[in-house]
Amino acid sequence: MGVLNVTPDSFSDGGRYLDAEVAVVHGLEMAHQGADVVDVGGESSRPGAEPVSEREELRRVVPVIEALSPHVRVSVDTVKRAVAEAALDAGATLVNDISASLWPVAAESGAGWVAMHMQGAPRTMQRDPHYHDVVAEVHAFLRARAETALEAGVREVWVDPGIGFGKTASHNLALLHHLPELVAEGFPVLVGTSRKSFLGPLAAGPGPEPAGVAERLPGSIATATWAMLAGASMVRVHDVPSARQAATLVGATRMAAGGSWAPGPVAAGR
Ligand code: HH2
Repeated sequence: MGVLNVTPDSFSDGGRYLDAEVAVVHGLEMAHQGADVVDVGGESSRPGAEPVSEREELRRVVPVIEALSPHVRVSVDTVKRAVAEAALDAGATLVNDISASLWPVAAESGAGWVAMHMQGAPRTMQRDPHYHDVVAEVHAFLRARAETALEAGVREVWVDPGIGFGKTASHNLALLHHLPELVAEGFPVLVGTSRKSFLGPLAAGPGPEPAGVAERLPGSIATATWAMLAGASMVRVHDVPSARQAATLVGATRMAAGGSWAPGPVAAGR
């Protein structure tokens, strides 16, 4: 899943794709580089982000989704019902929902739905995240939401532990460590670690400074690879070529167990 933030303030690519034409070119580029889904968002959810009006979010995302959806699967990254509905009308087929509350929209439309876990709301979520048992609580929350969505008639339900959403670095690492248990619940798992701040200190060089956003590619790919090996079915990334290469390698190594793997049309073409 390639990230396409049509926003002025996203934490790593804010302002780069605010112009619809530039956004569409980047979305097509990510599809060409091997993204199976392009995730279009019009409101930043970075810690401290200010909410955006419905009208402005619609203005940002709808034209981009209309242009991209004939060429690649598009998800809409939103917490607003009206934006999700307009995005599905414009051609999106997956609702990426960091609030884990929009399953009725997916049930009514036949679209897929991603339930992500978040403690609190973006503006304040990183102030003092607190859990008794982060892994048990996040997994239980996702299981309950996913089952509710299934009962409501949603046919494609994804779960996402919400790395960085009301979580300390050790919460994030615990969730990554215990990913196989979430995978074992039976819902396809999506994981987004790309360029996130918990990577900063972990990905730092020998000096005292944490790695800045632009220096977090190795950590992003390491954690995406970890997630794929743990059984995640999709990783949400800004740097598609590197993640695609990691995904191809994970798949090839798995399939080589019987000595039978050979580059297929997708691997060879990309
Ligand atoms: N992370 C971000 C946004 N949406 N959706 C899912 N399902 N999982 C994630 O981990 C996730 C997400 C935050 O990253 P980004 O979109 O790059 O930044 P911003 O929220 O500042 O636009």
